[in-house]
Amino acid sequence: MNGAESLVHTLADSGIEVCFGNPGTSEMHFVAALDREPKMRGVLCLFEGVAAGAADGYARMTGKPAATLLHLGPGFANAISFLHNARKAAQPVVNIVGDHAISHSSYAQAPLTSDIMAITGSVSDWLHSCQSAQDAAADGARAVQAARAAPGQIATLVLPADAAWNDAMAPARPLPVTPPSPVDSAVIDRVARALQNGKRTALILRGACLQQAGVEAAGRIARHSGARLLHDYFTPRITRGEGMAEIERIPYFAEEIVECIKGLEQIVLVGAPAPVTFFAYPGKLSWVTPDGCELLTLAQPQEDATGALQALAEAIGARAPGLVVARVIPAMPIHAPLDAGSMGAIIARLIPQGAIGCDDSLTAGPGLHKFLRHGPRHDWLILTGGAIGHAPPMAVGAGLACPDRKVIAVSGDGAAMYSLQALWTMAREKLDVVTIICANRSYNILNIELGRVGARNPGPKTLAMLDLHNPTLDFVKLAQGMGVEASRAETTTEFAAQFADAMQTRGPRLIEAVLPAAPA
Ligand SMILES: Cc1ncc(C[n+]2csc(CCOP(=O)(O)OP(=O)(O)O)c2C)c(N)n1
Ligand SMILES: [Mg+2]
Repeated sequence: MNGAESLVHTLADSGIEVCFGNPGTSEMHFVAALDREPKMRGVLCLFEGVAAGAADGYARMTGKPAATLLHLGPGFANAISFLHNARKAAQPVVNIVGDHAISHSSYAQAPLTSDIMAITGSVSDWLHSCQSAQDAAADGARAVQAARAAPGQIATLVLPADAAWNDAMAPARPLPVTPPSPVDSAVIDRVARALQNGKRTALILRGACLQQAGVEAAGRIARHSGARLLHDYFTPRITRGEGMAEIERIPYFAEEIVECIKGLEQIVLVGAPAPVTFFAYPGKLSWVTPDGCELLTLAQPQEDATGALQALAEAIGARAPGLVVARVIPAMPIHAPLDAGSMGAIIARLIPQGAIGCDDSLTAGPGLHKFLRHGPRHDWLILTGGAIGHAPPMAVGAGLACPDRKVIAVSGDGAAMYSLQALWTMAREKLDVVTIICANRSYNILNIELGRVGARNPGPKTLAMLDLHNPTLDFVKLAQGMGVEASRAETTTEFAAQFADAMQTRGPRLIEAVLPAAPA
C-alpha cells in the first residue's frame, strides 16, 4: 500500500463518500487509489471552483464533508473564492492538495512551485503538510476530524507527491468528532428571562437550527413570547415553506436592514453574528443594531443552537405549536414578457415538495422569494460569502447528496459565467438539477450600486464595464455544448411550459430566463 492508498482508505473509513476533484500529475497516485476504494466516488470538475462549491453544497445537505482534490498552489487558488463561501457558511470540507515531491520542492524554478502554505492558509481553518507516506493516513484522519469540528471547518492537507507514492503501512482509524457543545443552562435561563421582560425582541437564527427541529422550536417561542424570528440575508441553508414557521429574511441594503430591525430593544443571537451591512456606503452606518438595543447570545456557532431553542421553549413554557406557513399557490401570471416576480410565481406554483434551491440570483432574488417562501416545503441554500458564481457548483453537490430531490439553481447571468463548467459535471453525473439563468444581460446590481456609493455621472466607459451585451451570451448553446438540454424563455407562457417540463423530467436542464435589467 502506498501513502495515497492509505489516505484514500482512511478518508473513506472516516465517512467521506465523494471526492470532487481536478487532478494533475502530482495527484496521480491519489486518483489511482480511488479505484481500490469502493466507498468513495470520484467526481471530475472542470474548474477547481466547481469542486469547492460542490463540496459546500454537499456538506450543506448532508452535514458531512466531501473531499476536494486540487493541483498544487495554482489549483487551490482557483478554488479559493468558493472555499471562502463554504467557510462563511461554516461547512465542513476536506481539501487534499497535491504538491511537488519533497525532494523537488527546493527547485523554485520548477513551474508549479509556489508558496503553497500561504495560498492554502488563506481559507483553511486547519492546515497541514504531510511529511511522509507513513504519515498520510493519520494526517487524513486528523483532517476529517478538523473539518467535522462543529459547526464545520475547512481542513486542508497538502500531500507531496512522494508522500503519495512511497510505501505506507495501513489506513488510520477514524478519529472522534467534536459535536456541537450544549448551551449552558444559565444562558438559557438568562434569555428566558429576557423574553419575558416585555421588550420588543427578535431572534436571529443561523446554522443547523434553521432546519426542521430548530424552526419548530423557534416557532413555539415566537408564538408564546411575541418575539420576531429573523435570518440573515446570506444564510447557508433554511428549511422553509408550507408547514414551517416563517422566519423573516433580513434585507440586503443598509437602509432596508435598518428599517427591518428598527424599534427592537433586544436581539437574541442564535448561532448568528450581530448584523452588519454587506458594504459600507459614504455617510451610512455599517453597524445596524439600533442604539440601546441589547444583544444577547443564546448559542455560539459551534454550540447546539437547536437544543438551546428547544430548552428555551421549555423554559418559557412555549408548548403550543407555532404559527406556520400555509401554502399559497400564486395565480398563473398573464401572458407577458417574463420578469423576476412572474418567474417566482411560476416556480412557486410548480416546484415539488422537498425541492432544494441554490440561490445566487442577485437582483432577481426579491421577486423569487416573495412567492417561494409560501411555496411547498423546501430547502434553500444561499450564497454566503459574496463570491458570486456559487449556485451551479453548489447544485452539483446538493444533487449528488440528494439524488431523490429536485435541485433548482438560480443564478445571475454575470454570476453564472464564473462557474459554468458545473453544467458539464451535471451532465456527466446525470444530476437532477434545473439551472435557471436570470439573463438580464447586465451586472444589474452594480448599476444600482454605482449610484448608491456616490459614483456620479457614469459615462459610456463605466457603463460598458457593467453591461453584458455585445456580444450577448447564448446560454442555450453554452449548455448544449456541455451536454445539458437547454431552452430560452422570454415570456411567462414560455417559462411556465419549460419549467413544468423540467419538473416532470429527470436530469440536468437549463433555462435561460430573459429578464429586464430593472431595479430589484
Ligand atoms: C468572485 C466575485 N467577483 C466579482 C464580484 C463583484 N460582483 C458583485 S455582483 C456582480 C455582478 C452580478 O451580475 P449578475 O450575476 O448578472 O446579477 P444581476 O446583478 O444582473 O442580477 C459582480 C461582478 C463578486 N461579488 N464576486
Ligand atoms: Mg445580470
